Amino acid sequence: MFNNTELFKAAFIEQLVSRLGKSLEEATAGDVYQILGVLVRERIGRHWAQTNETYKKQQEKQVYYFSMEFLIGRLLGNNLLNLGVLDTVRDGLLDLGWDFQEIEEQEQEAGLGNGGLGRLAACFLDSLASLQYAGHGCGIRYKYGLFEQKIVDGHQVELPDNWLQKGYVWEERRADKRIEVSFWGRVEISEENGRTIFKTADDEKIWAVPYDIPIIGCGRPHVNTLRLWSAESAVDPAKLRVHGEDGYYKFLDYNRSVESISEFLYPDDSRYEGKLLRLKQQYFLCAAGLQSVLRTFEKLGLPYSQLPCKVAIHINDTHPTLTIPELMRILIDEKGYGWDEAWDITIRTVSYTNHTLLSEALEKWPVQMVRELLPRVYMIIEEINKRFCGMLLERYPSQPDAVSQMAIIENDQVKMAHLAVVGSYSVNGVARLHTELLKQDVMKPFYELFPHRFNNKTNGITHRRWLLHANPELGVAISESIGTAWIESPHQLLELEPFKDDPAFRDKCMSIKRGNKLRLAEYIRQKQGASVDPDSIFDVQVKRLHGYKRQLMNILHIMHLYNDIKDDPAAERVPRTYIFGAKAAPGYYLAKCIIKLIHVVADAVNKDPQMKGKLQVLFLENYSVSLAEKIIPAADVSEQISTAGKEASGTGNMKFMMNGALTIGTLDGANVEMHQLLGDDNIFLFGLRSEEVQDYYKYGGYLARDMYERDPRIKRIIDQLVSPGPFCCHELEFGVIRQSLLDHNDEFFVLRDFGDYAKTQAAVDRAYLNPQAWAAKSVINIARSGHFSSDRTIRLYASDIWKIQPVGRQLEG
Ligand code: 26V
Repeated sequence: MFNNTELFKAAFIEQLVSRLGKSLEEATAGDVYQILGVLVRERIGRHWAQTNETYKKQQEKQVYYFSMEFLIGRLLGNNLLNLGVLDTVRDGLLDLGWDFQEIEEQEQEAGLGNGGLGRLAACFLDSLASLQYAGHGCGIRYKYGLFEQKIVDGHQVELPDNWLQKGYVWEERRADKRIEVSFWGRVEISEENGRTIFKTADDEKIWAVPYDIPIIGCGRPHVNTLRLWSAESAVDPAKLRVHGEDGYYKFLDYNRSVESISEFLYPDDSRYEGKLLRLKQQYFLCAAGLQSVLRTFEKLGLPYSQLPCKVAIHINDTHPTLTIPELMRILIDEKGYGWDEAWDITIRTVSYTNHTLLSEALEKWPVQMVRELLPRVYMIIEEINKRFCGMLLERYPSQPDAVSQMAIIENDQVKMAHLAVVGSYSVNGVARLHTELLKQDVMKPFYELFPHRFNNKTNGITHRRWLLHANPELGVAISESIGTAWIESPHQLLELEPFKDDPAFRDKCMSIKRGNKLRLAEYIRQKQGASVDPDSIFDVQVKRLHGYKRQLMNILHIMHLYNDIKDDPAAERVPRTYIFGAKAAPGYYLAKCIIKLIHVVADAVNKDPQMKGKLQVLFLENYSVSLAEKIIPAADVSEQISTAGKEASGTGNMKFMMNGALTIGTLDGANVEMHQLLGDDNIFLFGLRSEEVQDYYKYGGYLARDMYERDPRIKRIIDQLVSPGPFCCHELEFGVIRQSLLDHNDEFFVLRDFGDYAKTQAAVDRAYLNPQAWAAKSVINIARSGHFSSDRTIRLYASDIWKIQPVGRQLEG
């Protein structure tokens, strides 16, 4: 039906009539979207089943990526791209009078993640399927995704993201595969034939119902599954005899509390809070996911000692760590294994990725909460801890500190990262620097104990979404120059490098960039009425708002530029448009103040006639995957300016590089590896190195107030935060920002790095003045970005951690 435009159009019209009873003239854009979804599902249904059959027949080892977040974004365009029919569909729709972009916009995006961690999970699924690995996702089907951000008078307001409101074409509810999950209760211990039996009584049972989303690989028919769990009441209302008003309300309460488990995604990242509902969500995912994994495994008819050969469970950060004691519980209580054998199976099945070094993000659950909610699981955690501490005591008999430092349960808290390291065979960081810091600092004693478990897997991004789909013209230009092999083997983008000296290719790249900038400008005009100069440098910082990411340094620098222009209005300037996009966690007050500050500065700058043609500042509301796809291809400059040692990897940095933006950044996360690939000439580095930052934290010696007193530029902007003038804000005290910098000694070294940042930004201006040299650098960035395809990352996870191979070509046909 997609083989050529005519066939597609015929199939499309036929579905429109038979499904919706509408003629072409009556169809809305929403209808067109719906029908395309149906057509895609029909086309892949057979391949989906075939993929699963092949797995079964060949007894393939299956990887399950357990994650509380999957930031999938829209699927229509990417699915058509991966099926190789995007152009056919686009042309066919055009014949029928529809613009494909308008149709794509109909899709409510699945924003089931906060940021980097969830988006990484989504990129990994795309690579797993495209490389034909047997790898699936396992997550939660939140009724509400990450909140929608509205800006009202410069303040962030959060609205619920009711993404399922109109239904979701890509999911398949599989009620027959539902699974029982139980909470609360008490453990009854008894003896049977000399064995100790553990049973949980008076527990509360609920259903986990799976909704499956097909994950369509690129190029070949290969379809994996993302299984998202939804919580449903396990009380059958038909059988329920409700006694009186009281019983009725009790039933409603129970229902509400069950459904709340998969109701919403917690909107915090990088800050842990010990909320009961979040713990329930985590256990819900682990328990449902595991049972469903084991169900599939049991069909092979193998003993559980074979589990590690047939199943790999990967936990995305510590959020799904309860998988470890839950697997122990099933093996011991339900399958009758002894402790040692169960432990051996468990730690050979589970692997773990750490995504953060921030101590405030490390999960620690209060013992009492875990014990009450999950009594049997808690007993097992206690036993794991007891045995682990016993081993530590033997190993470090004279160092009682070592034991308390590494214990899983300490100070009435369960430390999930410790449980994850102890209960898995592989622990990886997400960029080289990050892994080194894990080994040498945050997890040092664990590294000394289990050196072979630790490894690095530098993050990646799918070039299919972030280059081919988001920047199709660039994709075509690349293929016209070096052929299409790079699409399958993105490292072959390197062949583009010689074209940096080809004036025609450079012009082509620059004109594509300009086109992307014009499109973004048009979006901005429509959304907020601002007109943007496409010939200015588009300087972009888009990511979650967080102290360590230092949006504050960026906006303070813009205030400084404003002052500078005011002081010398006649001086020549390279025009720049600063673009921000960022959501703040709803309870993160300082982050919200920074959003307000960006708006206040934007207001002052944009309305000042002296700034015209020189400086403009924009904040784009509701940063999301689909907005990222519009912004990133239009960027000239990518801001990756976190305090060194704080950003585990970053993945936005890679997306910008792949789209030809030049990075201004610190030597943090994967920027370090970008720098190594690019050399000093093709990236703008500044700021403290991570060792210098560590030394300040360890030995002191930094006084933010000195910076303020010694650097008149800094003094001026900081004073402007709290005094009448262009950046004065009556509704809100920017005093807290000033306090965080001066009274709390500038935790993230904003003022310390300010001078170097300003100097480096000036160097960016100078570089932009030579368009040919700039274009050459941009081409080099694109050419060397293939390294950051998540295909590379996934191949390494597959070979080093999961020990799996691509399923091969037997699926074809
Ligand atoms: C923590 C919490 C705390 C409790 C509430 C919900 C929640 C959600 C997420 C997190 C952990 C966030 C960790 C994270 O997103 N790390 C990012 O991972 C990216 C992918 O590896 C990486 O590129 C970023 O540098 C890193 O910040």
